[in-house]
Amino acid sequence: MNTSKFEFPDLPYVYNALEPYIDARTMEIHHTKHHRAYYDKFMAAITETDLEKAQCTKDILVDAGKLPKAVRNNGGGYYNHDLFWKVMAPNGGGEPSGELAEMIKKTFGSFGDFRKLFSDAAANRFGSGWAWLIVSSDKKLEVTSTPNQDNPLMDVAEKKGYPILGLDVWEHAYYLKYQNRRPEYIEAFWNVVNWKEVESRYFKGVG
Ligand code: MN3
Repeated sequence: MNTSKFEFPDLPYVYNALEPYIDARTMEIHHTKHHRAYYDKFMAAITETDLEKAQCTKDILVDAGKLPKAVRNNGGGYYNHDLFWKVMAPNGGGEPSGELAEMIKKTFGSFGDFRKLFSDAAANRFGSGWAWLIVSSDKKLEVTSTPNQDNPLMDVAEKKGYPILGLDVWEHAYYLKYQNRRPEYIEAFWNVVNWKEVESRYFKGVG
């Protein structure tokens, strides 16, 4: 089997790089245990099926609603965490610039209004899931959230589009440091957002 297109990614920084906002222990367990398990189970679920021939994970996830639960859940978990590591960075935070900054202003009123909408989507997601900023098929920005390891690429998503920013609000993403205080974790997240990466995904989404 050719697995080169489905690789388990290294973190783009060391485990303690996002401290004090996200602690090293959480990052290590999240990457080596949780993300790794989604990847291994995803590979097991597609091995020796036609899905192996897909060009990329995204091409599989768009049909998630028609696929076995193991593919939807673990393929989603594999894709979502890969995105999550990349949209964070040490020395992140601040605000986006250029075209994305303009589009956020035009769509949501101001960066602050966007930030509040996204934070609320993350805080109000009941149980486990994700908050997202997406580029919709008509090239508009939207904030949405999905349960479990679903994402906006999936046919089953309420709002569909290309995810350019994602926040994991499963308890495993914050419990060691923040326990049940999800809103504090969401506030901290804004200090590590890698806007350069989000901007580059925005251009991919509209391109
Ligand atoms: Mn997670």
